[in-house]
Amino acid sequence: MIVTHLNDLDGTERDVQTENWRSRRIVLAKEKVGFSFHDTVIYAGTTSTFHYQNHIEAVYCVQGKGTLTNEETGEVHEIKDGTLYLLDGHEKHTVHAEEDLRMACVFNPPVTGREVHDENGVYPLIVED
Ligand code: 9YT
Repeated sequence: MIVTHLNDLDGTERDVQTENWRSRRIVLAKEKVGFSFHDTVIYAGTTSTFHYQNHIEAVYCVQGKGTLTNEETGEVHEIKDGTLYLLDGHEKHTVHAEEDLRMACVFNPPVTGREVHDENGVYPLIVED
């Protein structure tokens, strides 16, 4: 069993920050459980486009307000406390945060912790040895 706390990850290699978001990666590929689990804050006022071509991601909002645009259909969805979106079709999407959005994110396959988005919003597929 592993027991941890978000604050224990602050400033470690599991604490990944970009201009638009901060993600603390609580469970990673190295734990060898088939998924990774992240606590992500997308900063208020930012707009980010993501395209996880190599991963499935579930995102569950626990705090904040924003919008999600499916770039393949143009559909726009409200994001608020309790909203979940599942990118089961590797959809290219854009998240706009009106307030800080706190999200619990699950990735399959798990990320290793080193991934950040490239210029197309894509994470590379990195497989643990
Ligand atoms: C919601 C989302 O995709 N945010 C980007 C960061 C990502 N969740 C991560 O790497 O933890």
